[in-house]
Amino acid sequence: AEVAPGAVHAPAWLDRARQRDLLAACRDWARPPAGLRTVRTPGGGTMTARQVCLGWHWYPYSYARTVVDGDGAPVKPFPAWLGELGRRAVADALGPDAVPAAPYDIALINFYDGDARMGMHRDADERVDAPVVSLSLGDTCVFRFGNTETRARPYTDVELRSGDLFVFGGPSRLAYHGVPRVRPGTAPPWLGLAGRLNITLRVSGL
Ligand code: MD5
Ligand code: FE
Repeated sequence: AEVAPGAVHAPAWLDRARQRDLLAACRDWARPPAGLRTVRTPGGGTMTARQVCLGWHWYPYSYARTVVDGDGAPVKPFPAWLGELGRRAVADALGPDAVPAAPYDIALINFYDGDARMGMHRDADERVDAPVVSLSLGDTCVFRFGNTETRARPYTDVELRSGDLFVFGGPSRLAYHGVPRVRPGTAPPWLGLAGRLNITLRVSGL
């Protein structure tokens, strides 16, 4: 379903086996060194969703190869298979012409427990406007898709469930968005995940 120009929600895009495989990979990536960490913002706040990065390490508001606010270890490599998954996602959601020429080289993996949120923001730390690919695992969340002008209304709330794909391209690439709530206990029982994971794939342009 196209939620806005260039913003496409594809429910249940990942089958059970692919959700299990992706979760197993995320658990591996979450281990130290350069594993799951709490992100601190320059203003002294902490993000409630914890994060692990592949390829490039994100910290507010830039990218680096070394975990600046973590344990000092180099960021884990971005695997080729994950980039292929990203290209397939864009082709399915937006068509083959929307697949970027540059390879996907960043994954940001956010883990949300029942109390975690993400405030309204724009993703403007990448240099190119390749579509962002978002994959959700575990608990359902309310995803708030806004506009390019302000954090405030108008926005559209969409429920993202385990296995859902969302692709943000074209004019939607720079829209404000956030996660106002997670619905604890809604993960599919066969997955074995308490909480929500979101994997985003990006092209750094670096
Ligand atoms: C999440 N993550 O559910 C979301 C999914 C982040 C983040 O927001 O920055 O890690 S990615 C949603 C996204 C990306 C790029 C553009 C837009 C949404 N958008 O235009 O709405 O943890
Ligand atoms: Fe974002």
